[in-house]
Amino acid sequence: MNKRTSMLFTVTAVAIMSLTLFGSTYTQTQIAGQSIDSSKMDVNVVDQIRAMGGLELVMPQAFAETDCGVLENSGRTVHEFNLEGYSVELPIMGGKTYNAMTFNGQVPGPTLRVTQGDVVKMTLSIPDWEVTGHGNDMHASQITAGAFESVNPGETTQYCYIAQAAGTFKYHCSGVKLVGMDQHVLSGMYGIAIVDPADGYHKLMVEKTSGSGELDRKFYSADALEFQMQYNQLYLTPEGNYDAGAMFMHHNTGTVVNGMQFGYVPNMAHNLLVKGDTNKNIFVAQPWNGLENKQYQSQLMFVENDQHVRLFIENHGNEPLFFHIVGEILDRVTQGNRVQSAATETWLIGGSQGAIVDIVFDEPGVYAAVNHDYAAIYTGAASIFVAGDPFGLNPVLVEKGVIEAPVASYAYALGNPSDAVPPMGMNSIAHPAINIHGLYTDEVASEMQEQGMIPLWEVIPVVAEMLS
Ligand SMILES: [Cu+2]
Repeated sequence: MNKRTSMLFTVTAVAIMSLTLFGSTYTQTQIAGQSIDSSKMDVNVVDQIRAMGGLELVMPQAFAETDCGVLENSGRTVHEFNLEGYSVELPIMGGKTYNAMTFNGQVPGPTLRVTQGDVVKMTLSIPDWEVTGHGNDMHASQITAGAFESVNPGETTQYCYIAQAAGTFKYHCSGVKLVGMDQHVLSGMYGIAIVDPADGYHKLMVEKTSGSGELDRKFYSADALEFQMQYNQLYLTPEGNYDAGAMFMHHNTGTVVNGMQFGYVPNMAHNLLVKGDTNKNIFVAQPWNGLENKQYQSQLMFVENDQHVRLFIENHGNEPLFFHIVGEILDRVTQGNRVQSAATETWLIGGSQGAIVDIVFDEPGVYAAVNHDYAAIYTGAASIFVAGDPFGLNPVLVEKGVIEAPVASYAYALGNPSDAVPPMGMNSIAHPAINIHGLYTDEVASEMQEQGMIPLWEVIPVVAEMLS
């Protein structure tokens, strides 16, 4: 039974049940041994329905059913989400490494994307060579915390739940029975689940003025070019170990977006295209500049002008996130599948809180998405979006044969960074190209290359050759 049929079935069943329950006093008393006067329906009726088990008879899964066997045969779409928890060494800004803990060898862990009402079957495995146990707490679930029990090295655990609420939700390691949870999460064991609304996203309304005192409302389709941005802090000793003392004092040593400080600023490729020289910086800080940085080389995020852009934001850290885009206004902010604001300059996202930001970049230019906490900006929370063709590169790129015709954004020539691109959902516009960028182990990066993602560090020398 597909989902729509299943839903119709449920609705019909509820209708029949309601008729049965409320249609006649005779039937009611037969079923429940008590009488309900349907003309005086109030909140107590709901309690009485529960007491009679009425609704539970027809749609038990509306409640917190978590049995994997039952849920797998429920007619709902089932998503298997397989995570492996283990520790690796990963780079930090400044050329050093730190002792990271990961889901699947990457920070953040893989993004899960489902539709409201789908079943998630979460499996967590810990390799036998791993030094510690790990757990997994998914905020998109509403099940007993006992399911998040830690898993020992060499063992696997599994739980199932229905993603009942739409939105952006954190998942994270819960440590070894909560011990060390702070260390594990702040060392990299976090990620998000995106739960798309059952009825899809809404079209976006942006209000402009005509100049004659009239409002000009422009509507954009619900389909959008999507990015994910996950904020966190690092608390590290100079040797790259987790510093619990620093964490308790809220003295972080870096602010990361998708695991990296300043991961979305220009690199030598952008220098080359704009300045004609890989070493002439177009931005003050380019800490990840250089082809030898491979998947860690910084990348910009490219969007078109007049395009609906949807950002999935999550704050995994200990500090508040004052999400702001320099030069833009957030056209819409949604949390809990309810619009919280339109046309707001900044949106406050607390620790372990998510939001969906819809935005249209009005004119060609460079825009910095920041945590408008100055300590955060200067320690890593500045991520650059480039809209349209602000550097006027189209003519030269066409002339040199890098692209065939002028493009609406540089994404068509250079692609967007893989760790900022979530899996496709029901209202996603496909990115023109995706290049490999992120706090990934070399194994993860080469798997992505095998799947057809572009290794920019191999492409740039070719582009440079064409331009010279
Ligand atoms: Cu862990």
